[in-house]
Amino acid sequence: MNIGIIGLPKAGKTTIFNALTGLEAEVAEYSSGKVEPNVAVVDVGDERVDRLSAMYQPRKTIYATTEFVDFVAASGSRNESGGIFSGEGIALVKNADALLVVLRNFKNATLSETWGAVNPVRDLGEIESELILADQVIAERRLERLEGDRKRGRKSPQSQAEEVVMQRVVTQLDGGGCIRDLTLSAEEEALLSGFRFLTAKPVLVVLNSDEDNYGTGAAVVAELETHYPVIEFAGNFEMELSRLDPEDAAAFMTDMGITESARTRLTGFAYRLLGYISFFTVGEDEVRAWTIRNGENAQEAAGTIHSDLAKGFIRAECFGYQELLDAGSEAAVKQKGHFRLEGKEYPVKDGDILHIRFNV
Ligand SMILES: Nc1nc2c(ncn2[C@@H]2O[C@H](COP(=O)(O)OP(=O)(O)O)[C@@H](O)[C@H]2O)c(=O)[nH]1
Ligand SMILES: [Mg+2]
Repeated sequence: MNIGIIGLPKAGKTTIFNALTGLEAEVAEYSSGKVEPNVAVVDVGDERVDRLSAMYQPRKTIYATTEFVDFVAASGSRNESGGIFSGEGIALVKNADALLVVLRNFKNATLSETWGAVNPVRDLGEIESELILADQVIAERRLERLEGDRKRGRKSPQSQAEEVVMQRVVTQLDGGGCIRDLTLSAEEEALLSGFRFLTAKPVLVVLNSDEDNYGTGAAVVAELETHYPVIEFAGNFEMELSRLDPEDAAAFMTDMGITESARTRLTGFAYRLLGYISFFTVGEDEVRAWTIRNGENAQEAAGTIHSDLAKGFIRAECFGYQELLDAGSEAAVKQKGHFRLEGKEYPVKDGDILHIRFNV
């Protein structure tokens, strides 16, 4: 899973990136003009993997991973056309599976001069407009091209279908709507997927609060939640926490009423909302978590391990994580009759432990 972090300049994107990754990318009140993105791949903390690893004592333990890309705007102010996002910045998040929108919810006199008083709802609207604008540029250009081709007699069933759906996209964007809110057939989605439209991506909102106002903005959260799922972070504080050793961090977290690290909360939140689940492979050599979309079947799950496993798929040997925990050992799972053989179409469930039998 790849998550692109976006937001207004100085909303705390890099602060949140650091809190999530434990890295120390430059955080600044003034822009240094740096344009390279901050990118990090982090392990998805999962207690189940820890327990499986304790049980199997494998040589390697591998967690699922999430990649975070910290959107870096070219400057800390608006561009010539009054926009916020630079072309480079947008290119960086085009490939993201989801956008994490960071909204400023902390007071800062300098920032307020440029961006106005703290108002996350207004900021969200502004970001949404920018995303719509970015998609409009692409969709309109494409539509003109398709229309031009048609008038010159260059058309195919495919290009006609694309023109129809692209017209719907342009109408939606012109009306201030997002592409994700259109009802599209699988075929139409396929026609659009190559454009990687920003407003087609799922959005998660991070409300980046101060230590002082953390947990006090129920009304703002409720209003933001009418648009997107929201999670609140005390960005600065949690960035500091991510640099402490876990015991010290735990003490501070208890004081603030924070139960889990920013990374654990965010990845859990993202998995649930984006419809991801984990399955596991276990053995003496390796205990490993894999990420798939909820609803994917055993053959697709096999394909995430290796394409050969999907191609030569015979059966999946399968039992549940909880069944293993309850029984105490793999042998006991078998004795209880919970060890299953599943075919290609079996919809894999969160926490399934799979061993793929295959033949290539
Ligand atoms: N008080 C407070 N300041 C913050 C918080 N998050 C970020 N800042 C400050 O806001 C400024 C911009 O943060 P940065 O993460 O670089 O923003 P970016 O431009 O969105 O990447 C820095 O001076 C941060 O220290 C927060 O939660 N509380
Ligand atoms: Mg930054």
